[in-house]
Amino acid sequence: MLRFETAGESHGECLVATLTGLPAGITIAQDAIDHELWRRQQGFGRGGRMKIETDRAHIVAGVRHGRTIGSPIAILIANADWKNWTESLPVEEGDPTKHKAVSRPRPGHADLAGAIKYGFHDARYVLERASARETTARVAVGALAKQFLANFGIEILSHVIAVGHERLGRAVEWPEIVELSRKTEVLLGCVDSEAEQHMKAVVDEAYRTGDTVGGIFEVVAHGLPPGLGSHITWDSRLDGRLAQAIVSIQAVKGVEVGWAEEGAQSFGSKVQDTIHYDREERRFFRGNNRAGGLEGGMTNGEDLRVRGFLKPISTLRRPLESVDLETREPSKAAYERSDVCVVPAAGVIGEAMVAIVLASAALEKFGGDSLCETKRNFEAYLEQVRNF
Ligand code: EPS
Repeated sequence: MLRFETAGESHGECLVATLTGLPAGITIAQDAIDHELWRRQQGFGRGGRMKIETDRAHIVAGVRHGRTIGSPIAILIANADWKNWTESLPVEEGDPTKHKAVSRPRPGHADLAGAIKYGFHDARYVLERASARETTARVAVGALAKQFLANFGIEILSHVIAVGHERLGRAVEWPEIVELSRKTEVLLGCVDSEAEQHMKAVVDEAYRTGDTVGGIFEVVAHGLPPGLGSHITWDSRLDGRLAQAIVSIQAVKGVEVGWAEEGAQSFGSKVQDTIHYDREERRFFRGNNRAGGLEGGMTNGEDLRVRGFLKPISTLRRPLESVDLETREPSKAAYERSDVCVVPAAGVIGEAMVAIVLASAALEKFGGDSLCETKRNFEAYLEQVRNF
């Protein structure tokens, strides 16, 4: 079983991730992890923190001589900003007068519910952990999962479909997303430059007005065999597992597999993907992919498409109405440096979460303590599928 955990606070010394359950013998390229971390930091609308950080993964366990050894993998990612917080967030008792309290909770953030739940007098410790900074650790783990999946020809990328009310009005094919991923400058992560300019205008407006803006990203997994996941129990259904993984990303409020929203508004004859057979290649294929590559909680061999709906970031430069936790008087919410738009970055985080879920489903199906064992089982299954 693949398991991962993260620890770390936004302004603590570092983020920590552990991943347990990857087979031995997987080649791990550290620069490929750092590239994913770089991608997470990009996009028009990212805040001042991204100018401070250059995220780098420091592997301290589980990888030797460039390959996994089957042991838990541990990764540290330093917070460059920590040097500015050593006195206000010390591990030891420290000087309480240096503490940076957040006593005016931000509507939409974890601040108030977290402070009440943990009995804290202010929201500082809650926001430190609730911050999307934590996703740095998830992306590092996702980069390991991607490197594992690449051995089976499975690739995962994302693109942006909407920023605010500006939405890309056409379907996007896999080669376009691959081309997008090769860009060295990221604006808003949309494959269509005209649509991307419209999206940029929305972010410009949010900057002008002291506001924030959300949007929709789509994660696509390419090269999947049919039969990952299962129809037999609620918790083995891959669609449910992916939904949980996507909605667990900070600020994501909704998830869609394939064309869920359009499907709900259409008749069945317009929604289901017709089934066809290629005699030469001896394989089934679909007339369309409105199901997003999943039927009955299993992959069906088409590209997997899952979308995340991101609400606007809750830290507003022009703050909303709140209540001071000390005085209980009406008061404007606190403003902490933040982002204005994070949709492309959320797509990269979505890729990581999808990679982790797919790696887990692949290991459940094919097993193996070493990569060659997993590969042997995978190849035998593909042969079984060809001979079906
Ligand atoms: C983030 C780092 C954070 C925020 C953001 C995500 O850094 P800081 O709080 O120092 O500016 O920019 O966190 C939030 C959006 C949030 O609501 O907490 C990152 O690395 O992604």
